Amino acid sequence: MANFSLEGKIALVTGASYGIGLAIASGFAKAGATVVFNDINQDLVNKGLAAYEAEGIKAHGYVCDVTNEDQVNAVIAQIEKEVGVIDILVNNAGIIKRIPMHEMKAAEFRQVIDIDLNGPFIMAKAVLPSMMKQNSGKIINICSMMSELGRETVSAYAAAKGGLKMLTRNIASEYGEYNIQCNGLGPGYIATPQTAPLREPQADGSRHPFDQFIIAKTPAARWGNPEDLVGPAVFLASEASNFVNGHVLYVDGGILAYIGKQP
Ligand code: NAP
Ligand code: GCO
Repeated sequence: MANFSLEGKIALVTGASYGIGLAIASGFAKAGATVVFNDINQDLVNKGLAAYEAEGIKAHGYVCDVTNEDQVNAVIAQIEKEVGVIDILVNNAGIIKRIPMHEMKAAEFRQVIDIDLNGPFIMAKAVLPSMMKQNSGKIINICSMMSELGRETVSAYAAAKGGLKMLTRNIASEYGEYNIQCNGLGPGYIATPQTAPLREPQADGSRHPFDQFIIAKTPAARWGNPEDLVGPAVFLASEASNFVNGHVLYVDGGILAYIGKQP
């Protein structure tokens, strides 16, 4: 029987004070992993520690900006000293800026690329040496529908998430011989703070047009919730997926398969 357990494993989930990262890290803890997470400031780390504690999870939290290579290398060394070698890395931290491309400043474009693509590169580079030394490791990159599709106002985010899909494939290609598997997890439209602006009810109490659009585009006729991602993430983090490499597992309720319900 395939081994879905994470007992004895140390998992680092980036940007996991709330949202998708918190759900995945909590699921890892319930599967037996020791959970480590980072976020951009101490307030968020404290918020995350409280959230994990409320679930009975003793998590380890660190302040770290995934775009700052010196900070990342220092925190990885501190984690290895205080907790142990990281067996599972989930590159979850990310931002989006919804701006029409012709109005977007280059600095805004660069910021999204920096956090959503350079950050995962820096984090993966920092954990690879120890994974190579122990001849095992799991790297899971949180991709997106925008790893496959475009839409208005998300040019930087789509470029980053498309690049993250190819970074995933390249890490899989370059480090598979060390028994390191690198896969993507591609959420559909998930109800988190990041998508809250797309779901805000209208002044007349009707659903946001984008909310209605996603319902029509999703065979399940609902938004996903962070808990929908936990089972697929545990699978990709566990030995059950040791021969799955360079794959992006979409958890989208069927959006990518569906032309959409006729209005
Ligand atoms: P979220 O609610 O905005 O949470 C993102 C987390 O990352 C926040 O805690 C954020 O901190 C943190 N973060 C941002 N920049 C960081 C940095 N430089 N260093 C460290 N942490 C940083 O997002 P989410 O909806 O949970 O999404 C999590 C991941 O899933 C993202 O990569 C997102 O692109 C992806 N995703 C989301 C959806 C969706 O529908 N929600 C779908 C597909 C993919 P702050 O609070 O300071 O921003
Ligand atoms: C948007 C949304 C999406 C989701 C997600 C879809 O503005 O279209 O924020 O980008 O966050 O990435 O998979």
